[in-house]
Amino acid sequence: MQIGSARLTLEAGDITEQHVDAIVNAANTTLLGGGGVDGAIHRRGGPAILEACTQIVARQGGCPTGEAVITTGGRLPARFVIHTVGPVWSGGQRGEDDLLAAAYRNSLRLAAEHGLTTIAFPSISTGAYRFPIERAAGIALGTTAAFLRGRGHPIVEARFVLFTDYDLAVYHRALERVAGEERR
Ligand code: AR6
Repeated sequence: MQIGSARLTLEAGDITEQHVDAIVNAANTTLLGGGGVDGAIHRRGGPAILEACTQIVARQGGCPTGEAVITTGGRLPARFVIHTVGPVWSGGQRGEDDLLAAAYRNSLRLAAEHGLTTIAFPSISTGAYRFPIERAAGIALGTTAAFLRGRGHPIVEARFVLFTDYDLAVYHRALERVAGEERR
């Protein structure tokens, strides 16, 4: 979908293989690694990423939920990794929607501040953190579309890389809803 001078795209695949300026990591507040996307990114990118995260932890003591930090991409095809922390789902009454939106918005803001033009996201919080994917997809795409609509950012492509065909189908349906709202 075209939004101003940027494209919002969806594809199935592995985030660690994306040739973009930055990929986004679904990290945890310690920034020191884990399973899922986080494990895959550290494995494929090598020790330089953990070194950079350790320095950030020494400086600011981790990353609060909803915020984001940026490191080298190490040996990944992407130049940078933006580490953000999505909320753990605990029923939906604990600010999970707003925290998930903040994770996307702060990742995009950080990319823009660094002059990056292409960014790829996984589906944050919908794995180990159990955020219901239909709801998460609407927040992910709605927040990203709103950011791209704003002026004065350098981003030309925000790509969502979904790990399964099922997740891709859910995101496709959510994108149709967001596109409908864009037309109004
Ligand atoms: N590329 C794209 N998507 C992937 C990949 C990949 N290589 N691997 C998994 N996914 P999760 P969360 C999908 O659990 O829910 C970690 O331990 C996966 O199928 O990685 O935010 C962190 O350290 C799912 O749809 O992230 C945290 O402790 C989505 O990525 C915690 O998990 C997110 O799943 C964060 O949990």
